[in-house]
Amino acid sequence: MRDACTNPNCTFNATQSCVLGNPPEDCPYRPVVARADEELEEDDQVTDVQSEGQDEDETSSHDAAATSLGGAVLTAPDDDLPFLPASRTLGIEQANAMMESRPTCMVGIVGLAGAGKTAALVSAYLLLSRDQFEGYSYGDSDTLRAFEEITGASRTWQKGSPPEQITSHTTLSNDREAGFLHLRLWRHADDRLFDILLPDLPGEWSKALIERNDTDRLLFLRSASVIWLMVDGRQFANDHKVPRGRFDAQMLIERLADLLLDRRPKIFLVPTWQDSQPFPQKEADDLAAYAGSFGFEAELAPVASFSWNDDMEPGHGVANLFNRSLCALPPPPEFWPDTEAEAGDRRLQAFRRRA
Ligand SMILES: Nc1nc2c(ncn2[C@@H]2O[C@H](COP(=O)(O)OP(=O)(O)OP(=O)(O)O)[C@@H](O)[C@H]2O)c(=O)[nH]1
Ligand SMILES: [Mg+2]
Repeated sequence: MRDACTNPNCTFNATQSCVLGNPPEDCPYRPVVARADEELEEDDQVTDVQSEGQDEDETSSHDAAATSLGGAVLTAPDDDLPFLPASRTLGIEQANAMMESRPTCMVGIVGLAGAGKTAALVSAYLLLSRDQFEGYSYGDSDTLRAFEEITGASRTWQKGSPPEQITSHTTLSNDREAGFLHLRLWRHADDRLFDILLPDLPGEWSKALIERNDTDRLLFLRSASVIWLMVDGRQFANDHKVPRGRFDAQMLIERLADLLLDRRPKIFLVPTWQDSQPFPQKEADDLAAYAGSFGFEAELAPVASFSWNDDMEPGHGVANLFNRSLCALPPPPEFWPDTEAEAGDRRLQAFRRRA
């Protein structure tokens, strides 16, 4: 039996042939080694029939492995091995499967780059992780790794020197398909569990919707229970930027009306950066009226996902936004509703009246 080749130029593993043309069994660069069973026989003459049989089996398989140079070292794992879910964002198919299997609130989130879409999701996740999410507790999530990925940077900054950007610009591995974050929330008030799906989309998708009416990848919004229209609240405090901010928000409403066909989910107008300045009520009223002209019911839900203002808690308004979104869902159907018995009804249906 021979050991591995000692020639530094050996290419057998790559080419399956000896660089010097030697047959692998007789290659002089492969030192001869004593077989394990031969050594055993010399050292210890005690054998029994069964162990001999075993030794032969092992040795022959060892020989086979040694002669098939370049072969796989480990055997391939079985296909049906159990594995943990990837727990990254869910694709459209997985989101559909969840919505089909249990009542799920899908939130449609739109807004231009830097509006604060990701920041609001990070803020919600951090509030839940500290059990500071008013009225709700964390129940579960199928996308924990995705949440951890977008939350990472918000945990590392130093007090007194906040970073310019706490979250990074959202990019998707597949720019044609939305990725959804999932949360299951437990509402304390009525002890109910809610599944909620939240797409974290790049601002470019909303920009393309405004500029080119690029709707293909946003068609999933037709299944949304509510829409969050996120705007950078600072834009509406700067006179030069207000017209642009107003125009973009109006265009988004108009495009959504077109894209959603005859569906009209409630729109929450979500100005971010409330820690910097409050959103002007007049702008909110005008935008609500504009949305109303397309048949939408629009409500203002300002947030401060983070806060550089000592008078405002970070996460201000975020739990409220979730709560109002979940309240916008239709209530669960009554399990066994009382019905009025008519004179002509069958006896079984009408017995309550006659009793
Ligand atoms: N202080 C404060 N900072 C905020 C708030 N919202 C967003 N930010 C900051 O603004 C940055 C950009 O916000 P994002 O949430 O990443 O913006 P986005 O809408 O996801 O942008 P894209 O992913 O590029 O489309 C964040 O990293 C935060 O630093 C807020 O309410 N208050
Ligand atoms: Mg983002």
